[in-house]
Amino acid sequence: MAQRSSFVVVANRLPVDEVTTPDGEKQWRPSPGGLVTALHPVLVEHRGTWIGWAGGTGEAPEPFDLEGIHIHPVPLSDEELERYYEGQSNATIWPLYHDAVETPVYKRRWRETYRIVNQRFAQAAAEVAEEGATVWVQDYQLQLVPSLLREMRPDLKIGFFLHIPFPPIELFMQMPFRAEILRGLLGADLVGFQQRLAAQNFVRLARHLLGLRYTGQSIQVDGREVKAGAFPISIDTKEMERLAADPAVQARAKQIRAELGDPKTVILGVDRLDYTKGIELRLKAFRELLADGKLNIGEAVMIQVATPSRERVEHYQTLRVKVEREVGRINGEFGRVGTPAVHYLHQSVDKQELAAMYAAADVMMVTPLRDGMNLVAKEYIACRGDTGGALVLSEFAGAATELRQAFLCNPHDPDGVKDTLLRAVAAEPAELKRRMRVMQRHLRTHDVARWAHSFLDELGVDEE
Ligand code: GDG
Repeated sequence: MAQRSSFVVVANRLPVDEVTTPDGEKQWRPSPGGLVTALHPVLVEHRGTWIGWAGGTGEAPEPFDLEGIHIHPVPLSDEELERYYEGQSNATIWPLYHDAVETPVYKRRWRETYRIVNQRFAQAAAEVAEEGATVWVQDYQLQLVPSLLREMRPDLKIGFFLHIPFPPIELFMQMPFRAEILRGLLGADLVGFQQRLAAQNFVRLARHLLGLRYTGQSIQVDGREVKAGAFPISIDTKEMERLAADPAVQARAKQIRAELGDPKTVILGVDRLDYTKGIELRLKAFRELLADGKLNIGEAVMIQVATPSRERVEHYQTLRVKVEREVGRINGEFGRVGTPAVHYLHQSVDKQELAAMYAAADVMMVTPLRDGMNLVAKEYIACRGDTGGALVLSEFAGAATELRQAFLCNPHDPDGVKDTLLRAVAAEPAELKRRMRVMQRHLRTHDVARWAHSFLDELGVDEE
């Protein structure tokens, strides 16, 4: 029988990676991430369990303990990975919830598998949760879990948090099994979103699609109250500041600038290679500014880190071709021997290197067409110390609601993006420092721990 817990997190992915040690032994290692950092203390305090997929296909590893957390793997077959994860989650729901910036693909067999896999996650949670326990379900891959779990275990307190945007009614209505998804979410006691607007979309949808009544952000469902609310996620600000201040990271930042030929302006982009992130439009803006002579090669250089992501999904394969063609075009037209205009890394870099890049960059370009929050924007700010630096930020990133001192732009307007980038490049150091200080102060109080506490507090979970 599974070990039982009073606090259970259910997420598509477990916060662990399997690594092979030098002597060939396989071991689990925590995979660092904001979510696990925020939830770690709560999980440890409640001898909590994290339910999720371990990464491979076929039989799941046996449950195990790691750094005070009970890890409970859920299996996925190759076919389930393709249909539930790559299909329904990442080719249907992901694009639909991001304003359909790519056309969502709807397939019956994908949603059937999505149901089956959601049922499996719900079953696992029902088995490990103690009487009256709190279960916190994460993100768009598991939207049916709250109601499936409530059917099996009405005694539980269930929270759900959506990390990505929640679309307006007109868009959501495209989805073939829309009512089932909505009912799935309504199985929770509290449904959290990144933005107030998303929470509003949700309560209005409940009325529109199911005729449910709501007062404020509270929906009446079968004699229960389901609360919706905005809980903007954040980063471990202190840890990020500490990392960036590390002398080795600072030295590496200097070295990066030197390797780039000590240009006047280093422009940086860091994203998963995803079509929502606006990587192409950012490259294009840079190319046009070079062509117009408003930026000059040697003086301005761009680094784009595009971490490989969802590589078997067609939209992502097409995007990679487009981005790499644009990089090739810019370097072909404007680069010189030994001085490329864009340094493009289609690889994951380690967190020290990432912090050094943030510390080295004069301008950070975060230009998503739509983004739930965008943690890269927040990480950049935390890494700047008192050195200023400019954040160019899309109005369509959740982070734009909080980071009002960024250089905000509309990513759908190429001239606007170019003008904003130029303003950021030309801004006075004193102004940049002033803007940065305001945003840094905000992030020190609004960190990821505060995010987790405010959600759990609203859900009515007692914490130390
Ligand atoms: C989803 C929502 C929401 C990226 N490349 C490397 C690397 N990263 C890290 C960044 C950052 C994270 O990945 C990306 O987070 P984002 O928030 O920017 O974007 P998504 O992955 O789309 O996340 C988003 C988030 O969930 C949380 O709710 O903000 O809106 O879409 O932490 O630093 N880290 C390292 N090497 C890389 O190459 N070490």
